[in-house]
Amino acid sequence: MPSPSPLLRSPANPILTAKDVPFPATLVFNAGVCKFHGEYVMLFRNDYGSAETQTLHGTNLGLAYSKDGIHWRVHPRPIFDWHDDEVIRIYDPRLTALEDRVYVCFAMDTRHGIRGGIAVTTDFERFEVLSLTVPDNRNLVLFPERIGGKFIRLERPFPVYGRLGQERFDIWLSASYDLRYWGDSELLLRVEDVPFANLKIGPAAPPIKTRAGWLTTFHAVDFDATRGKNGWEERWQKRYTAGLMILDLDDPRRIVAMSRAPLLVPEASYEVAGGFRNHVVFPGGMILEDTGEVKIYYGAADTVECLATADVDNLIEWCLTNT
Ligand code: BMA
Repeated sequence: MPSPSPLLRSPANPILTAKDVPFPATLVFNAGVCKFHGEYVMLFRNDYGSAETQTLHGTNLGLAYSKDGIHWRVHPRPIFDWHDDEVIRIYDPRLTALEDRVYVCFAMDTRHGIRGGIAVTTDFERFEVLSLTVPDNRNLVLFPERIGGKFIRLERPFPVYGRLGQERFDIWLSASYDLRYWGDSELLLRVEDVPFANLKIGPAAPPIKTRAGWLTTFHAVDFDATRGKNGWEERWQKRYTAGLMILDLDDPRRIVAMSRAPLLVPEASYEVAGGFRNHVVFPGGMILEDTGEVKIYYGAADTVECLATADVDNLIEWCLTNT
């Protein structure tokens, strides 16, 4: 039997909701978070519309700052908005502070497929887009350091045709010398290796560096055809949990350990009820504090943003012993 997850939900949960946002907002979730110049910075996804009539009109990204990682001041306007004839929306931002810049990995729905992008900013006003994948790919996360001179990212292509029309998707790793041109792509974690996924997996928050290796979360999806209405939609038969793995510090293509039990399973009221899609937890930010505390930020029920914490040594120990 695996030991219980060492992760504890914050008593302040949910830490950010639509009510905290000073512009039209309905679902506030799947945020990226990093520490930059002594403050916590969050970019969150906002799907706006009407919760009363359960309709959505679009998606934008909001910005928030915090001194303690729990209480947030939301910038008055959405930022990094991108839609045109081709681009429908960008969403699910992931932040990596690296060499005094912040890199934003994002998903982008276009009229010709779903792409993953990487942009860079230093002020959260101007964003320079460095690269966009071909479709279909998303869930890009960038490591917070170069490894062997190269930038490294995890990503989740979704080869429907090559996987016989099923959502059997895996986690891949690619490298780059300049963040524009990516290659050396390799399969990292296969969905069939994750006991708590029967559908697909993908990266979650960008990794943190620890003595045991790169500690990183991933999302895992299980499907059950008997599930019915579980949110706004007529049927929502998926459940999203979060897993944990450790990658080798010098060669992150090597998995040191992967917990065979999920790190986080939807259980709290704000994860299982009253949301757009209940039973979804989706980590997007992970911060290692000097005290050894790890903060994991996650979207809950595709509706609100939450926080859970654990001691880094307990996370490592738990991952190594349940592997
Ligand atoms: C995925 C993405 C996420 C979302 C999840 C659950 O495919 O769209 O943004 O949180 O589904 O709906």
